[in-house]
Amino acid sequence: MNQQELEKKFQDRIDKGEIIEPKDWMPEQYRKQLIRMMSQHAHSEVVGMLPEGNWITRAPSLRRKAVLLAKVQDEGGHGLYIYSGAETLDISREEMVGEFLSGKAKYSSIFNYPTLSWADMGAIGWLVDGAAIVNQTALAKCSYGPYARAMVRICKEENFHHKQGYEILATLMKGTKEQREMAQDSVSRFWWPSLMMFGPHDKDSPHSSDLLRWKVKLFSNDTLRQRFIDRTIPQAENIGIEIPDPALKWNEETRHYEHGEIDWNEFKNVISGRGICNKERMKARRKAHEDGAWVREAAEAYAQKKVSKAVAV
Ligand code: BYC
Repeated sequence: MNQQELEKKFQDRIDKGEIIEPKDWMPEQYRKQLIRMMSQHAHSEVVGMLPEGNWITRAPSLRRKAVLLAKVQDEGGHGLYIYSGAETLDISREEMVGEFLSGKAKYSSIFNYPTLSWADMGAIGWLVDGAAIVNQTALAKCSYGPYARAMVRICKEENFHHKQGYEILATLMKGTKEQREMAQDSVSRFWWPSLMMFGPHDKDSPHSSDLLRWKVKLFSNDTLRQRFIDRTIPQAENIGIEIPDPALKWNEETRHYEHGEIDWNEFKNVISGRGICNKERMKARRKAHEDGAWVREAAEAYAQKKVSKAVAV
C-alpha cells in the first residue's frame, strides 16, 4: 500500500469509530499531534500540583489537609498515567520532560496564577477540575486507546476533586462575611482563567481541524467551553456566588448562557511565559528535577544490576 492508501485506510478506521492502538499504522502527523497534546497534558498535571501544594501546610483542619494532600498526589498520578500513555508513541519520558524544562513544551495556562487564600483550593477544585472534567470526559472517547483509557480513571478522580472544591466554597458561603468575601474574591479571580483552559476560539485554533478529523478531539474548544459555562452557572447560583461577567445571560432560544469576551491578550501573555507565576513554576519544576537526579540514578543502577544478574543466570 502506498502512503495515500494507508492514510485513507486509517481515516476509514477513525470514521468507523475504531480505536487506534500503539502498534497500528498511523500518519506521522497524528503521532506528533498526540505527543504534543499528551505531553502538554502530563506537564499540566505535574505543574498543577504546585499552586495547591502551596496550601497543604496551611489547610484549616486535619480533614481538609488530608483531602488536599490526597488530591495533590492524585494529580501527580495523572501526570504519570499520561506520560506512560505518551511513551507508547515512541518518545521517552526523558525527552518529554526535557522539552518541558527547556520551555519548548507548554503546560496549561491556568497554573500560572497564584493561590492567595484558602478559598482558592475551593475555586480550583470547582472551576479548574470542573473545566478539566468537561474536556477529559470527551478525551476518554478519543481515537487513541492509551490516552482514552488513561482518561477514564483520571475523570473518576477529577469528579471527586470537583466535589471537594465545591464543598469548600459552599461551606465558606455559609460562613462569616469575611469567609463569603474570600470565596467570592477567589471565584472572581479564577473564572476567566478557567474559561481560557479550553484554548482559543475555534477560528483561531490551528490544531483543531486535524484533531477533530482524527477524533482526538470530539468537540471543539468553543463547544466544550460553552458546556462548562452552562453546567457551572446554576451551581454558582445555588451557593450564592456571583460570576464576574456583566454580559452573562440565559438565552431561552438557544438554551445556552451568553457570555462576555475573554481577554485573549492576557491568554497570549500567559502562554508565552509572561503570566504572574510562569517563572516561579518553571523554577520550582527545574529544582525538583535537579533534586530528584539521585533517585533516577539509583533506579537506573538498580535496573542495570537486575539485568546483569539475569544475564549471569
Ligand atoms: N494553556 O490549536 P489550539 C488539570 C496552546 S490539568 C496553554 O486550540 P489544541 C489539573 C496550544 O497548546 C488539565 N496553552 O491547541 C491539574 C497551542 O500551542 P502549541 C490540562 C494552550 O491542542 C492539577 C496553541 O495554544 N488539560 O486538569 O488543539 C490540578 C493553539 O491552541 C492552552 C489538558 O491538557 C491553554 N489553556 O487545544 C487541577 C487537556 N490552550 O502546542 C487540575 C488536553 C491552547 O502549538 N489538551 N494552548 O505551542 C487539550 O484538550 C487541548 O490541547 C487544548 C488546546 C484544548 C488545551
